[in-house]
Amino acid sequence: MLKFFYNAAPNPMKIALLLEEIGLPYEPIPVDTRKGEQFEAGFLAVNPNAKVPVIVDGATTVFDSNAILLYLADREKAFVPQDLTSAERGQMLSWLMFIATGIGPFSGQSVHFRHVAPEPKEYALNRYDYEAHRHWKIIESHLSQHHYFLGDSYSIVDMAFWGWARLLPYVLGGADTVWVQYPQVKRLLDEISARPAAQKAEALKTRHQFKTELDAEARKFMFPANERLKSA
Ligand SMILES: N[C@@H](CCC(=O)N[C@@H](CS)C(=O)NCC(=O)O)C(=O)O
Repeated sequence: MLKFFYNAAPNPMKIALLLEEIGLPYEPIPVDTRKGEQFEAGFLAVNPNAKVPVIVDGATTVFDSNAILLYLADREKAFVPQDLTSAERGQMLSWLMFIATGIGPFSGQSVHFRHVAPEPKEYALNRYDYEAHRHWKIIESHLSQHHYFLGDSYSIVDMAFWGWARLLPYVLGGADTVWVQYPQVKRLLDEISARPAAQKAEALKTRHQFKTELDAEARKFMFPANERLKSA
């Protein structure tokens, strides 16, 4: 059976959603990143980058969430345009990589500097908040003209979007104002969240217990760069 290494963070949740949409049997394997399980030898053997998600499908291992989405959608011929040179496939690749290389990293850094980094952080927070908004505004504008990312068909791009959109108030701050600024993001988020597959994906994390405290041990595993500051 397909193995799915995960935790409840945005990138693994994209994969949980696709697996549930496809109805593919899978074995969820929790990786508690606050306990450092991403650095255990067995896990590094499937992802040298020490991050979730990863899938192991027989002899094939795939890490990085958007690569996994594309692999599974191509394998199942579902939720992805099939014609490799079609305009839809071009749009799918563009938006999928935009989410992988723009939305994910800038949203992640916005979270870090807004909620975790020590002061002084004004410069860094301003930079990442600005870039996160800039990327989300591009999506807001696109969704004002298209029901889904690819127009009329729900695809893996919408699933990649959903992983991060669920956390937008936390990413950008200001829960009261974010949904006023991003009504199209909210529209698509709500539609996807109401799907049975999304509800099953959200319920997955209740099957395993993950450490919730961001204590000194968790910080050491999550933010290893800080160790260099201690010895500087
Ligand atoms: N580019 C990777 C990023 C994966 C990633 O950052 N995963 C986070 C959870 S969303 C993680 O494993 N963090 C643990 C750590 O950084 O130690 C992807 O899209 O899968």
